[in-house]
Amino acid sequence: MIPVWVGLSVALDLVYAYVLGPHVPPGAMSSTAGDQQFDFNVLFLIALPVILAIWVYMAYALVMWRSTRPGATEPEGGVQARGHLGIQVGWIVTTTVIVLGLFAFGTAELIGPAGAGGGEGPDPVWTPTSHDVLPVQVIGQQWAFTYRYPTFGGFETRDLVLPVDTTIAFHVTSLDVIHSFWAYQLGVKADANPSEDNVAYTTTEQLGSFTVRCAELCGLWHGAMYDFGKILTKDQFMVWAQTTERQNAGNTKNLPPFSYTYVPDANGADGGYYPDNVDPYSNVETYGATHPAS
Ligand SMILES: [Cu+2]
Repeated sequence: MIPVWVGLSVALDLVYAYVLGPHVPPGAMSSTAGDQQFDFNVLFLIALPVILAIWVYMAYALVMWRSTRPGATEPEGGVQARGHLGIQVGWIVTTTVIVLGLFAFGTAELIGPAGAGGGEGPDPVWTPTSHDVLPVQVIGQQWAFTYRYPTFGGFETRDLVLPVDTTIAFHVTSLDVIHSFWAYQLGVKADANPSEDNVAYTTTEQLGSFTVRCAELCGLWHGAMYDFGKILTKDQFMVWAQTTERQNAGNTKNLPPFSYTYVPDANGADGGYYPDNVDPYSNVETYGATHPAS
């Protein structure tokens, strides 16, 4: 059994690592997506020999202990099957090493760059070393995401557009209930909590489009709360950002100034929102912008 198991494990692990592994979701569109793919592959490469041990043993049992086999003897049970010190110690040591090893591996991955796409709260454990970080604010509300670009005058848009080969700092927040910003192919998934600036980092590595879904049950149209983002070249991105900044200038004037969190307008269900240093119950619009409805 052991040579069969070792041979199959080595062969199938190699096939997995070189043939299937590079295609495992969420792909390699960003640094965090690639890190997640790596983590999944490590787990699978460890799990495969465990699965094969069970299957090889089952096949052995089916062949050797079937009752129609000529000269078959009943497998020995009872006292003879118990108390094998080597197997017991080996089992405990192996499973302990796997579990504690995965605990250390998982912890290291979580607090390093690989975990940064998971949303690290307002005070991230891991921060990028690059000085060239593009901040993009993600605002969840029932039932859509909008995006603000503070380095381009704070315009707000429904289009999530990113430049390639750039570290992005997503500042994820909500205006109402808890949503979750899940940019699937970017390996980014961060809760959108009201009054909370949840920061997630990733570095874009491939051009193309990706899906954004809300991953937190947030009400009636939760299932319809999705859109598509794009990764463009840096030049294309600059053209898009500057054009949008110019085209949206009229709307941007009516928005509250950029803030990491906002409070919704409690004075009426008109979709307005305020920076969080403003009393939402005040009738005085102290933030200086004039709401389009007024
Ligand atoms: Cu939602």
